[in-house]
Amino acid sequence: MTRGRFITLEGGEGAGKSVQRDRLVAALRAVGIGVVATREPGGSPSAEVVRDVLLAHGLAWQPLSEALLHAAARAQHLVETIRPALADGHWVVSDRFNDSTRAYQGAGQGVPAETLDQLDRMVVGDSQPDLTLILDVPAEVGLARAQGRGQGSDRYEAMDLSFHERLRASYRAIAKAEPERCVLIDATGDLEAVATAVRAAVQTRLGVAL
Ligand code: T5A
Repeated sequence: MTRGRFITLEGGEGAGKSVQRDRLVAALRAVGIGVVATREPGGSPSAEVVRDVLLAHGLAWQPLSEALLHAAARAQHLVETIRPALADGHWVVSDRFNDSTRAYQGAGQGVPAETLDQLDRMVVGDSQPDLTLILDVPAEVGLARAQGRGQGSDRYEAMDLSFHERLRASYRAIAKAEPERCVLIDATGDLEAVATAVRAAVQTRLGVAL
């Protein structure tokens, strides 16, 4: 059995990750590829419980505690969902993964990069994404979209603009540092324009005709 491919979608609040994940999954399925659509935090039964702990109680977690909770959820997500799906030959498309911890807990909240790198080596190890699509929009555009949608992670949406600008800068720095894994997608266009750019990146990087 050929191992499947692992794609992650990343970006700040309201960048359009969920919408684009669903469109990409539909495009892959339309050409006969078996796909597991997933998300973080969450994506497996126990990781969804950790998601609830993180997001549903209005708690102000300490940055390191939050990084550890995301790491615990990710460890479960990998064991329960991602690795078995890839081993079965399915592709996995995840709305957020480990770059979210680098951006939010690292650049956003000040957890040292070495600490997060150490956690990543322990939790993710060799199971790094084959391709990461970073949806890039100015912070105020993403926030306006997220607020327009009227649900989601209010805690981060309520942070000041400089927090969201740090997230964007962090994602752009990740894309620059790891060009073989990452593609920066201009996500300021309409849904269809961004979906086209996403499909083009997958086609070019992973050699599938979409
Ligand atoms: N988190 C997560 C961490 O701090 N550390 C971690 O390690 C991880 C994994 C998760 C929160 O957890 C944090 C980050 C998050 O704050 P969540 O509820 O899952 O929270 O929400 P998010 O992942 O943040 O989702 P967002 O709220 O940012 O939204 P998306 O998925 O980027 O955007 P989407 O697709 O829902 O679109 C938002 C709205 O914009 C419209 C959509 O229709 C929708 O209404 N839209 C567009 N409108 C115009 N043009 C476009 N191109 C559009 N694209 C989307």
